[in-house]
Amino acid sequence: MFKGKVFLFSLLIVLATSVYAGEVDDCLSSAGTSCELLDATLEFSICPAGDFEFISGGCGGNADYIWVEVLNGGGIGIEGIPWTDFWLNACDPAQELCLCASPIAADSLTNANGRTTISGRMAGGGCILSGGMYIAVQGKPLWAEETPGVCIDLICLDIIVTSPDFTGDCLVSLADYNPFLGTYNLAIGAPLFNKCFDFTNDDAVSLSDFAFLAEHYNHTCF
Ligand SMILES: [Ca+2]
Ligand SMILES: [Ca+2]
Repeated sequence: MFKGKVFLFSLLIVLATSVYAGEVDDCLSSAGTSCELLDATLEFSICPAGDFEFISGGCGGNADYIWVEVLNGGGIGIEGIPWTDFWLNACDPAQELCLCASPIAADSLTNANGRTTISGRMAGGGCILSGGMYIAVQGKPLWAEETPGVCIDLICLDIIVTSPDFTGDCLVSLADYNPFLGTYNLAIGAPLFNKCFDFTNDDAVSLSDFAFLAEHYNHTCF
């Protein structure tokens, strides 16, 4: 009888511990980009087919990344969170992206400290030039802790995203090509210049940007 009680008590501790260890705390967890160290903005282009550029070249280097540190309510890192449990979208709901089923994948499972990086491609459409992007882990957007125990602001990462799917319906079509023509051959400073179509990040919309759009024409994730 005594042994049975000890076993039951141990089992309860194991169950309680495993649930606690796996629960993402959206306030204690945090995220950022490697570009912040250079005081630069992370810029990359996405396509619904997930075949546009890698995040890794996003601020001039070739090893740029988004980092995430996932902690539980006790401030302990959660290890082993799957590659596909991360989500990235606009902080401003009016700029929400069209995202495909698995928009981004982390480079590895979270390590013993709950950390991982994201430097691959992203599948989706739309355009975000300002306002930043937040990251969600297992469906939970991460919040900044302004004062101890008080989380009131989304962590908005300084990220710019463009896509040949300008309209953000997860299809690259004529509806995206027509507004592209309106800004073609224009550079930054011109009244009708639209940075959303500058896929090459050189502050001009030119033939090289058209080539990107043409290459991804008709791409979708449906
Ligand atoms: Ca579109
Ligand atoms: Ca360009």
